Amino acid sequence: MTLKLHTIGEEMSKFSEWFHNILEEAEIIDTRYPIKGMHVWLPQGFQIRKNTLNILKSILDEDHEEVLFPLLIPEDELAKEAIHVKGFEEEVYWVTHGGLTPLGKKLALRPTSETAMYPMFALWVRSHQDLPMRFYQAVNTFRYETKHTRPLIRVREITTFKEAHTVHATSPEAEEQVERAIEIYSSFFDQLGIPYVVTRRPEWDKFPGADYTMAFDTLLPDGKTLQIGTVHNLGQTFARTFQITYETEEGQHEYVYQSCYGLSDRISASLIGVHGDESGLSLPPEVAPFQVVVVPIIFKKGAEEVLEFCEDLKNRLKSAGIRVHLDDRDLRAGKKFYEWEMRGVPLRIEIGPRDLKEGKIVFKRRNGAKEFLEYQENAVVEKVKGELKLITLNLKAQAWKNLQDNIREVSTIDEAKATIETKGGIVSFCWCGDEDCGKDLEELFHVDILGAQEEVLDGICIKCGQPIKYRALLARTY
Ligand code: PR8
Repeated sequence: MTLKLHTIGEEMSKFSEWFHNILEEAEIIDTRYPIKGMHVWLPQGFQIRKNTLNILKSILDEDHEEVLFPLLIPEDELAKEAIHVKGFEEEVYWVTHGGLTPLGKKLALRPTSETAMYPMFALWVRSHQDLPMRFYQAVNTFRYETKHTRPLIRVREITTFKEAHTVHATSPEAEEQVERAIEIYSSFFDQLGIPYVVTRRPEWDKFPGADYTMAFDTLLPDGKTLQIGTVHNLGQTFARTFQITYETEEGQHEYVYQSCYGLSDRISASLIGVHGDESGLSLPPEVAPFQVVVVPIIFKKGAEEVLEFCEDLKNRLKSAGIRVHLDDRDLRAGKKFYEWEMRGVPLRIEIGPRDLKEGKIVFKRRNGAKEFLEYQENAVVEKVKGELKLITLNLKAQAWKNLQDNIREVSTIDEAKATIETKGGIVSFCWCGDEDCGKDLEELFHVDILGAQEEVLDGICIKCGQPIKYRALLARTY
């Protein structure tokens, strides 16, 4: 099939079909596990997941500490924060028995870990000298999603939930942390070449218990946006509930201020969806299980020499830390090319007997044309590294262009509706910020308001005609 980016209608069902097919063909996950919304990571997918997680960990490790909390949360702790719990009430899985014995206190499988962590934070935080605290964990969380589940996009077991939780002495410090978290996630998405918009979610769509929520959204090829990360300023809501206080320099006891932020399996979904094309996956070298595949082109004559050369090249690249695979299976080269392209390997190196004689090798970028290169033993590692860097830059530039080409400014409701219905993508509009106007717009043409992007003063709200507060974004969303 041909997957055209950012068109709607027929292409929408095509993307969904393409996405499901590629998960299977490229051996990312197996969706046949007999529980709805829960899947098996296969070796290829697991490598992508691991490489992605390592990038995030190396960023977070700079100023966060990694911890690991239990999966189960006692019912009374979960029930403490009324707004938060209301938000998750319908999504919680419960453990009610230990063996055959009914439990005195039901235990929840964490839907997220605020109510697991914060009673412990109340024990850990003592004085202003303990602050700030910044923790993170990468765990699985469970949400009994009632909306249509989709592999990696809306799952009931989020297998790769990366959640960070921070504690601060003052409100400005918590706000600063929110800004810092936005920088952290921006830099993470930049390394993966995933483009995004950042907005402040409307009041009715913020995280349960948060003062406000900042969110990252990317655009999938069917013109719908996917929320790929959120950063929440929790203010003192949870501190008051869980009695997290600290002693100030003056000896007074004050409630702390908190923030939390998280990412899910949607990172893998967007890597696949944003960069993929009609030939399959196209992975940034940073996360590709194999960054380079060496394919010997073998004829009867000279086969041994070619194989020897390929083996030497593989070892050379491998010892320079490049993830390289030598595909010496007894198969047609064309079949191998197809397979590695489908799996998104960024760079293929082909070597045949004639090339060898002429001292040349062939480079074929996943998204580019073939290139013949003079082979220089001492320069080949640097050449490959340079090539991988360029591949990342190109993927990123292409993905950002796709996003930017699909953000359209409108000045009336009719224009907004027509844009969403004929082109999809993201609509940028003027909004007074009023909840009634926002919800009316959402209902009028079945979209979601992603949120305010910036405060502006000139212009009128496309719904009520009153002077505006914000330039905001709306879209059809996952
Ligand atoms: C928090 N607490 O929990 P959040 N399938 C895949 N991804 C999902 C799903 C799902 N069913 N539900 C949510 N996400 C805070 C922050 C600790 C960390 C994604 O925040 O509820 C969301 O898109 O906003 C979001 O990017 C991330 O998980 C965090 O979830």
